[in-house]
Amino acid sequence: MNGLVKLEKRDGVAVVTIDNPPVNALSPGVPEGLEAAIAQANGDADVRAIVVIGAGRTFIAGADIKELEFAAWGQPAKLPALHGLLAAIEDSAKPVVMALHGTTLGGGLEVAMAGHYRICARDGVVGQPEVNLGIIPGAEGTQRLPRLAGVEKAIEMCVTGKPVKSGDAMAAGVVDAVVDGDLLEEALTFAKGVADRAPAPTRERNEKLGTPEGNAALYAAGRALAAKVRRGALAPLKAVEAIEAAVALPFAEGCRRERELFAECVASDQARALIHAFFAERGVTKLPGITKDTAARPIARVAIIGAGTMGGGIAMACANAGIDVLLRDTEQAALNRGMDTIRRNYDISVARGRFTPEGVAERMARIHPQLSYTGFETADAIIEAAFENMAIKKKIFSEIDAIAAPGCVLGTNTSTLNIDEIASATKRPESVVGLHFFSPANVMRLLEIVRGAATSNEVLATALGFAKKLSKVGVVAGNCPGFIGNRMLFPYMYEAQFLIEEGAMPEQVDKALTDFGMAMGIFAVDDMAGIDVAWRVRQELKHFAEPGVRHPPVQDKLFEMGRYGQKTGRGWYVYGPDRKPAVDPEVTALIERTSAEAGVTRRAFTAEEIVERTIYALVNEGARLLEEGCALRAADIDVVYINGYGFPARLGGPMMFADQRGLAKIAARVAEFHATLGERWTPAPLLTRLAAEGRTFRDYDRERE
Ligand code: T1G
Repeated sequence: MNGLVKLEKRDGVAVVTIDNPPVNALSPGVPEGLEAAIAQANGDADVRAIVVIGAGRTFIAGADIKELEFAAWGQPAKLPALHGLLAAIEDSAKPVVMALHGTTLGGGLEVAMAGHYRICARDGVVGQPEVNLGIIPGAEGTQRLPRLAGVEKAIEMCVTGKPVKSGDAMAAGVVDAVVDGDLLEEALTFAKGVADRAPAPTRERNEKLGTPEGNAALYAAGRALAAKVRRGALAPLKAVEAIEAAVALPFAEGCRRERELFAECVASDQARALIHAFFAERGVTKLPGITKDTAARPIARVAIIGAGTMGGGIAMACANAGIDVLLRDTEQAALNRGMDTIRRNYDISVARGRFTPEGVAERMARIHPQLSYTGFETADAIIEAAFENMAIKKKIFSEIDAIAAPGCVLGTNTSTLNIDEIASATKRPESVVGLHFFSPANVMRLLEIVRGAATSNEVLATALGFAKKLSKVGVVAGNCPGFIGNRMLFPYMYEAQFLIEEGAMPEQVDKALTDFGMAMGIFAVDDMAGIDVAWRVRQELKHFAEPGVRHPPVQDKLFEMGRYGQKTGRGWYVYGPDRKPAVDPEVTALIERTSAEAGVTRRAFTAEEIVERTIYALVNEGARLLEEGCALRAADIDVVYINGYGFPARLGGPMMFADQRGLAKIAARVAEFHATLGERWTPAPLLTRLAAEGRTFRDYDRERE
């Protein structure tokens, strides 16, 4: 047909193979090739049935997101006009069998649903993940899926975007058979078995649709589900609306309605932000000096120092990925506590059905608790997860330097400390790298990889490969205090504290932030992370040591009162047995007293002002560290904030949010804050410059690619 789609005949069956690596996306040429192949097979008297199959690792994984990105930014895009293709498949006089494997997603599933039959390899998944990109299925998926799977299942799949496994897809009616053997052979057998039957178009299968009145509760439940799993997102609601149209309207009109809703979504800020987030996440591994040929070390065994919360979580993350773990602590009691916690966490996973008891037994067997460094010489990586204290970390690094095998990666799970100083305790600073895991380390997707002055490319490549093996997204940061994430968090967090001195209350600030879309408010985060931990970091980093720097005193007072947050049941909030934060009048009084002592007349703040003061602080610091080179790209900062700090993906991360709100608007406000609030609001030169030139952080990234 063309280079992307080929046609061959096997025993009276036309085999149409899509070959567009890596994921057979519907890039320009693929739909055309498919349509031509279907036409040719129909015109060939020797052909009795047609099989469509994907070469390589998957059937079609959807439309080409690069083209969607163009469309989202209003640039000329070659988005496939799939409607003609789908009609050609569905109207084929000869039965079309879709042979699915890998990830049949988005436009891939939509093409498959236009076929007359679908068979799926056992380990395959199918899904409509468009909401992850801020859009809805745009190639009649919202019209055919409810016809195959029923309205309830279609809503669930389109609203959550989660792919379903082959068995579930079969139970739901999305596929007709799940097969174990060679997929092509199975498809040929299947095709020959149905070759003599008249093909039944999916669009005419109306029996599962129900009626608008009868489905009212399902639509309401769908909207509730959208609000729960994707708070503030537009696309899932539009997906429900499109499925309603499938029920209420004839097929062709339903498709027209879907197209309109799709067009609304593609042109939205949310689609731009989410498509940006998709490529940003895949772009983080692209680093100067690192190529496919950079010798990354496979990680099969990891030794961890410290069996506390972080060490234990890292051990679980490794064990989950099939990595052997030596877990060392200096005291038996601490080791026992660490292992008990790991066991308890796994028990919860079994109770929730996430793992089987056998799966947990396998994982536990991979974790070897010990008091000594025995066996550390066999580790591919050693990760120190001790107290956040420079002296302790340096001592540990000098010890492991003496034991570790040549080429072993020496990682430190510091969240703020200077990697070069830690590396100076060894004779091999090139092997030292920061591996900043986020708590709980077995759950959180982000791994900040900190490059020291001497860290070698091989070690960085190994760390990136390690992150992938752990199913995490590894983002490389420079060795500045707090790296990317925490460095930006400090001004954001302190600004929230200044706000409460000036008249807001923690619960009001947190509400403004969660309404904005943050997963948690900053005061709730502080209570979770530990007010004692924050206090220790302040001492290490000497945040307020310079004369004239404004210092927020309430947090210190909470520390002195032993209110360490969730762990002591009291912090900024008070926590009952349900662990939900509640306002504590004692804190309210403390805040009011602090304002009075400072001679501050408290005033009211709007939610918008709170967002500006906090989120713009994040953006301003982000611009600063970007220009310093602590982050390689604005997009990397966005990936850090979405995956590690609960920033809403639908806003694309702080830098994309800033772009979309308008850098000129933000720069003007930052300048105002600078004039009224002082030096800490000094505008980042990059922000000022980009705003003045009418450019964006996205432009900045592009120009430096
Ligand atoms: N378009 C373009 N490039 C894609 C792509 C796609 N659909 N999917 C993946 N890639 C690239 C990706 O950027 C990366 O490139 C490489 O493939 C490997 O991906 C009409 C409008 C398929 C499960 O949302 O979920 O259809 O970085 O590193 O972990 O209604 O990619 O190597 O240069 O992620 O094995 C719907 C998105 C589109 C699927 C594979 N489809 N992709 O995961 O590898 S909208 C999706 C994924 C649509 C219709 C609508 C995953 C994957 P590079 P990877 P992976």
